[in-house]
Amino acid sequence: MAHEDCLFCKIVKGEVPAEIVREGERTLAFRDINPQAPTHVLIVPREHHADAAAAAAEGTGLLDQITSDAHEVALAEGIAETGYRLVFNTGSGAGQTVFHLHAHLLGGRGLNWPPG
Ligand code: IU
Repeated sequence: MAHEDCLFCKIVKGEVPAEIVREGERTLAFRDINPQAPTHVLIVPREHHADAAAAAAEGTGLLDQITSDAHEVALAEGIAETGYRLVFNTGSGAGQTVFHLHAHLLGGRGLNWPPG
């Protein structure tokens, strides 16, 4: 079920433009408008869930789907072999600003640990 005021629901419905890199049955992947690495793609489910914990609690199987879709995008972007980072910011204290589940796929440069 789409949420009226949710930006990512609007992108899924095609009401807000995005540079889409992969369209799956259950997910959509598009480039982040404020990229933090040469490859910075967001993988989002078509259905609305506030965050990864909510989707896991509902037993949606979406986290597996997002992880495998992210790997496909990484292969297509040429960053699978070098390595990439998948991040689910969960909660505002962790930097989540859009409350529609999404994974950040980051790669194409060296990534430090711990993250900031
Ligand atoms: P966060 O984990 O909720 O902070 O991630 C939200 C991301 O959505 C963030 O990296 C933004 O740059 C990105 N984004 C976007 O790609 N398109 C938009 O129109 C808006 C935010 I607003």
